[in-house]
Amino acid sequence: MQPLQILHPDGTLAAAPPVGRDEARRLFAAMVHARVYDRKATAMQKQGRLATYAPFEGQEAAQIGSAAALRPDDWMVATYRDAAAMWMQGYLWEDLLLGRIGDERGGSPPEGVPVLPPSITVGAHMLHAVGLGWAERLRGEDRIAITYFGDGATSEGDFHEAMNFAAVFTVPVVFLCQNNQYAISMPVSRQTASATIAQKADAYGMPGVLVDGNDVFAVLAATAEAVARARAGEGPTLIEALTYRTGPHTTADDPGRYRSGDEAAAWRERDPIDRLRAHLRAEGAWDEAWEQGILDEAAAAIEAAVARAEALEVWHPREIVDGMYAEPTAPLLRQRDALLRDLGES
Ligand SMILES: Cc1ncc(C[n+]2csc(CCOP(=O)(O)OP(=O)(O)O)c2C)c(N)n1
Repeated sequence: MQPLQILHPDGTLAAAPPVGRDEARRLFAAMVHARVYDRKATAMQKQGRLATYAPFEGQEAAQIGSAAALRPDDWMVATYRDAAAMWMQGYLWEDLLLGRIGDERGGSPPEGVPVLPPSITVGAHMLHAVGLGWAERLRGEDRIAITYFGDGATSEGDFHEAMNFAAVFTVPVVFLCQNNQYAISMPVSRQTASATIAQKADAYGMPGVLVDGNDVFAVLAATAEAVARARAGEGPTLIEALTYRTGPHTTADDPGRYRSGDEAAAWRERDPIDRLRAHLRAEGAWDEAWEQGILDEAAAAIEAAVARAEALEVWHPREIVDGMYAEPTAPLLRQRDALLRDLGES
């Protein structure tokens, strides 16, 4: 199976792009903006301002390209590494930062934003996406759901359950696997004996699509087709986007212990932002001042988000379960009371 590719790594075209010049520029701006956030969050963790952080650098095309194929009211259920996709669909940088600070208020997107908080539990959230898509189908609505996960998540039972249920019940859901080659230190060659993850779709009875995940046009085209199928009542699709996380698994990881510098350098040649920039430049649709403007605007927007997140008064332990559910559950209330007793505050 050859991955779908529209933009070659040098920025030349293998096929006609799925979008015009203005949309291509919008995608470029979004990828650059997201990278500014990613680097800022990594720096904040090193300054002790975030707990841990899972960088997505290198995966911007997979996230921005796929999210760009959605309607604003489509559901998104993603992971700790998918901040760029979540932001594209309306989640706020400040809420993503709050989540990394450990503040439950980061788990509530703005009213009307159909994005669930990021899942730390590998794989479990795919089932939530299937449930949301199925609910929309039962209601007769044409909203679809997309779920993001890594290559490692495909070894979880939840992946099997989600894929099987979605195919049997023709659920309008897109399974977007970012195969970034590693699950922490576990290479994909030890994750699965299948030649591709995309081919696993066959076993469930849904289409499987392999795409160059560092090619924003290819990701957008493949996702748009899967979204259209789902919306038309034709059921789920599995997309495997081949990509690479340039940085560590999280800020607590040292990738130099399990992968070679040569490998990382080879993937840097395939950087998704460099690739689109090369294309835009050849089209006369890029210049340095424009990119500098995007960087400046992104830096200002993200600094403002940081300031808002850090200005919130830290929650009293009495409040820490308030952000979990509309109605706190009995076990949560028991845990809170035990904590308050330990603190001598009950
Ligand atoms: C159920 C579960 N098991 C283990 C972990 C610990 N863990 C966190 S991330 C991770 C690797 C996941 O790899 P992958 O699905 O490929 O996604 P990536 O981190 O590469 O984006 C593991 C094992 C977890 N969070 N949840």
